[in-house]
Amino acid sequence: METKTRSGFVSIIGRPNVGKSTLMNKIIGQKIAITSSKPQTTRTKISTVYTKGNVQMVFTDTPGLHKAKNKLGESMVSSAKRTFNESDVCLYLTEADPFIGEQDENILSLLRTVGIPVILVITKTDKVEKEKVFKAIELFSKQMDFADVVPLSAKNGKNVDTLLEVLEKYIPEGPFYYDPETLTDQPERQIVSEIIREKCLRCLGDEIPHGIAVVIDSMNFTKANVEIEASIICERDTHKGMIIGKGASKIKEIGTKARVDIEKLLDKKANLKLFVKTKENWRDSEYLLKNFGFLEDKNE
Ligand SMILES: Nc1nc2c(ncn2[C@@H]2O[C@H](COP(=O)(O)OP(=O)(O)OP(=O)(O)O)[C@@H](O)[C@H]2O)c(=O)[nH]1
Ligand SMILES: [Mg+2]
Repeated sequence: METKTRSGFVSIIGRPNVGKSTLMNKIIGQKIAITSSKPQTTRTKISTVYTKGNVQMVFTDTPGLHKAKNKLGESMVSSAKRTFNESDVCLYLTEADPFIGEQDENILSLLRTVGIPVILVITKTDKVEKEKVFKAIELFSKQMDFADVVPLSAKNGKNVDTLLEVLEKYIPEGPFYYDPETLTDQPERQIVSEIIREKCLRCLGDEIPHGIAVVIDSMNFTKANVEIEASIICERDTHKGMIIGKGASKIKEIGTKARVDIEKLLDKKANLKLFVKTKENWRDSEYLLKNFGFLEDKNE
């Protein structure tokens, strides 16, 4: 007898830094979305495909919802909000907070209107006492009717399987959207530029990374190698100096760390050449945002 396939879209929503990208990577078992301890790491929506047996779920990781301070921020927030239109179910991620802050108040008022099942996911349970998790569930459950509640840790993997089992209930019958082998719809170039940006986020002080964009100037494959030239764009010449570092030590560190991940991703030896350029106020320039690929999906 033929088994019917089921497939659907799952959006991952929450304020910055709650662990959205980490959870998505954990589910598919590969690092597609970059992560860091700094808020506003993810800038565009990123889809990955999880296929098991006759069920396929397309996860969409979104930029953390926050009060936008520039055009880049606005495009990040609207990209996250648009994701609902194409989802069958939504995962709302929050940490086991003892109170509900302004950012979550805003997200909750948006979620009350979306008209699709919303699952409350309490993240980072490895960091807190169980009692705190229960209290957070009680607090957040008073805010709206969640279809389900799952506390989990993407770090140690606890309860991630439970989340996948719970999610299956909300995935409608239908043909697969992607070949079962597919992991993501992100082009390799995009993932490579994000890997470089992640290393900038992780190697540089707090202030600089938010003003950084990474552009791949060229990427050429030979049989055994991949040759990549990329530019790190920053907003000030003083930042440029810090990114390069004393005796070019910082940029070397960023390049070495990025190369390791790029080689893992592409399964090839990589030669990576990095350049640093200054473009003042690019985060508020419609032209440059478009150029760097941030406004692409505005009319989707
Ligand atoms: N202890 C612990 N830390 C976690 C867990 N999940 C994520 N983190 C950490 O939390 C930080 C933020 O994780 P991200 O996945 O980048 O968060 P995000 O929600 O995608 O953030 P934005 O893209 O900025 O909205 C990183 O330092 C992660 O390592 C977890 O389950 N446990
Ligand atoms: Mg993220």
